[in-house]
Amino acid sequence: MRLFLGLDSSTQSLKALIIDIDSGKVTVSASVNFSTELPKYGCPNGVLPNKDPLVKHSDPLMWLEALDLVFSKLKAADAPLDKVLALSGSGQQHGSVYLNDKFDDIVSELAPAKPLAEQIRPALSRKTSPIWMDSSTSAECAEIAKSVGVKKLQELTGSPAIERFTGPQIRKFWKTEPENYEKTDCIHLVSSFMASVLAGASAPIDYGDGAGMNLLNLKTLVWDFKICEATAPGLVSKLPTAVPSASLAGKLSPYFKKYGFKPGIPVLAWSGDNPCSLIGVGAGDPGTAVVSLGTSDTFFAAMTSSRTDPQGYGHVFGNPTGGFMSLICFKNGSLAREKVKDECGLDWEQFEKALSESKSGNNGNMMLPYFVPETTPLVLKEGARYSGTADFCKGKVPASSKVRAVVESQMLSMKLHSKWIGEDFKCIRVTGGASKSPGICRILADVFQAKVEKISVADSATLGAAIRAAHFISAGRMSSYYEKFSAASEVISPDPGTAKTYSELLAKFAEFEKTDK
Ligand code: XUL
Repeated sequence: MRLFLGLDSSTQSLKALIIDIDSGKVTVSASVNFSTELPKYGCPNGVLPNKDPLVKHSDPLMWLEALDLVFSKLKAADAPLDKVLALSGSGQQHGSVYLNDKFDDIVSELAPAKPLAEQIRPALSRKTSPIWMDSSTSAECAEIAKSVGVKKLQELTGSPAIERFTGPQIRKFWKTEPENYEKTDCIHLVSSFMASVLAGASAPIDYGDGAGMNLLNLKTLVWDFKICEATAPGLVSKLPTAVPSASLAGKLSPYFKKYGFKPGIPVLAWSGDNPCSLIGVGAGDPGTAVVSLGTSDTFFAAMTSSRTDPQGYGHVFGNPTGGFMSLICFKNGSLAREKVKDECGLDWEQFEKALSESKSGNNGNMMLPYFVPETTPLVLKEGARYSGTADFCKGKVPASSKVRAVVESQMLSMKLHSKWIGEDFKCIRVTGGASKSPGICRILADVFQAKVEKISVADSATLGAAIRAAHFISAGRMSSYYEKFSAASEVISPDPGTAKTYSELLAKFAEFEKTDK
């Protein structure tokens, strides 16, 4: 029995699980939900309320309290923390944490008797952390793009300037709070911040998550000095080193001995949740696409060739097995499905029934479900738009038609915006909360005319983090580790009878999206 721990600091919760790499089993798991278990931070669904719908920040101290809490839960459950050989983690991508020059000393001398949040508080040079849901940096994106060159920025960093990416967020901080920017000694991602606290020392940023900053030169794999200077003065000196995902962040801080861990076990660099999911679902090698249906919906795959999205919506991130992965993010994922469910007065069971009772193609009725500002395509004005019959557009249709419209439109958007990857994926692995829905998986299979495979472990990012830790200390091919966990538990084959319906609907959807102003 060889045990490894994975964590996932995501938008709405912190999750942990322990795997036994020999049996290929998850032995124990625990989680902390920010809304329900840490309401004192006033961050419902992990986001601080703000009157500007484009601004989305969170409280980094809440993530730390969640870390103490999740380990307390594991300890209370008699989890064999003393047998854990190494650990790693996954973080919501793009979010940033701003630290002053006290951070290094504080984090290296954590007192076990005091909570993490209380000890780290004085090291924050910015109280809140902008997260991936933020869309408030269009001006900064335009400034960076102008100074670096639109094409050049995309060519070097794998993405054009993107609102939620860390570089534009840092520029906004420098512009709006120059004194606090000056007081900032180090800027971490959520992933490298959490790894630093575990390791008791400032941790590096891995290529998987670092590529989501608009700052990492994917050709040289170091921070691009010119782009950093175009972002904010002196930025390079405030960034941790960029490293391959399989790098040591440090040794577990003695602080965590109180939960039963052996001090000094290796803490592997954390990565972003999408790169970790790529490993957790067993798609680290090219050929299989992954659809993650969570707060955001994402479509990603290990890349065979180097290319970027001519439309500028897709991204290139580091693949933890080496090389790169493509990724497209849709901000209106689960929240949009939930919004339609609530508007129709349904529960999730009725939502599922509505999907099974309605017909493929939905009589041409579609929607652009931009309940929050969207990133693919870039639409900052929130609100759903409808196209189809007059009754549908007026909302005078049965709930089943609206439910089908949101799901079909989400999958059509994925199909449309993943074309640039240039691969006709015949197998899609699905993960995230909504992957449990048979109706959603059926529509995904039919729209892509690809088989959809479910895997048994739902928390693929947390699992991927644990597998990365195991691979790091045991060596060998990463696939020989993830294959133990990623056997398909169910396969949904596409219905060829729906191919024509969806290829016609895709053309109409593309027009609908184009004409939306
Ligand atoms: C990816 C993205 C989201 C977050 C969610 O670019 O913004 O998928 O990683 O945690």
